[in-house]
Amino acid sequence: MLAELDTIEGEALQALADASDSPAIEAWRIEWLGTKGRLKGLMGRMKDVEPGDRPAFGQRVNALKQSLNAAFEQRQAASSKAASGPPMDVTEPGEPMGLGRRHIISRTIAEILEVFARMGFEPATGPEVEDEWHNFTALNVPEDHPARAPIDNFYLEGGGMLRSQTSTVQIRVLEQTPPPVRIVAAGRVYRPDTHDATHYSMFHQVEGLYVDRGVTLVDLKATLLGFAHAYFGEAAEVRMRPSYFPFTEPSAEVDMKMRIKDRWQWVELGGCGMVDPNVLTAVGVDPEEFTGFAFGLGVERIAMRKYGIADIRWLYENDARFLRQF
Ligand code: FA5
Repeated sequence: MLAELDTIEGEALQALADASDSPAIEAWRIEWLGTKGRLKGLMGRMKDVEPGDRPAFGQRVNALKQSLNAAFEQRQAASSKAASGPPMDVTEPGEPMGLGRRHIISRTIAEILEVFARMGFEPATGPEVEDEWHNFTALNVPEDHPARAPIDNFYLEGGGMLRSQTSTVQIRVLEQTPPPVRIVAAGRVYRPDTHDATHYSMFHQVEGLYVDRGVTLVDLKATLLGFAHAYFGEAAEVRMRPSYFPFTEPSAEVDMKMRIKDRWQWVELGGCGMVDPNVLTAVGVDPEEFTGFAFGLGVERIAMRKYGIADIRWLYENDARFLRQF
């Protein structure tokens, strides 16, 4: 009888080894270890064993039970591991997350504001949806001036417009703050210009305004030169060419000489001038007492020059391969 138990154990372990998947392993468990299983049946045969052999028989059946239970647990664990794929290798390098970064225009604006902050210019802001008073009238732009033409501006249904220049912030600030004021304002402006390599219908400007007693054209030039040196390097130069803006008198175009691919070139960046007395009067500042200068620079043009970007449209196509370079 005891020898028979050895054979039974061998048979059971072989059947378990042959069980190829979870349902087969479970079927094996029911057949051998279940409440009506073959192991239970063996216990029932105790009465057929000679009374003297019964303790030994009982012990052997218990040992068999333990052995089959252990074999079952081991087989089950191995099978569920196989089902959940290969074990994870925690030493393997992970997939890079692809961190985002600031857009080149946001970074350029932050850098420009930082340079002007060091020269004492405080940051200011104004709304992108404006009224004609702030965008034109207070800036001394006559009612019949071509700059107001509907074809050159985004007028909104029901009144108002998208601002076409950050010079609106000059008015916003002077309405609120009596001089002296020294501010710099960066933000989006909108013009229905046809898109090409240097024009976009939404772009950014940086506006500077300094109004105080005794501000002169020399201060304006020194400020622009200070910016050019800090931003483009000590060898950069500034040139002012006579021009016309309704809100400055005299007015000038600002060019900066900078190094582009080993060649020094003059690049037009924006406009500037001495604040027109009519503008100061419109916001209740006495032009006999105060004078001021203002400038407005195109941010995209600055970034394009600094980073050698040939086409403004690339800045707004959201092609990560392009943006990732900066
Ligand atoms: C102005 O907008 C004036 N407000 C600047 C100013 C401010 C003059 C304060 C005097 C005092 P202008 O229209 O020239 O000026 O635009 C200034 C700069 O914006 C241009 O030199 C150019 O760098 C940039 N710019 C103009 N139009 C576009 C466009 N469609 N796309 C990209 N940049 C543009």
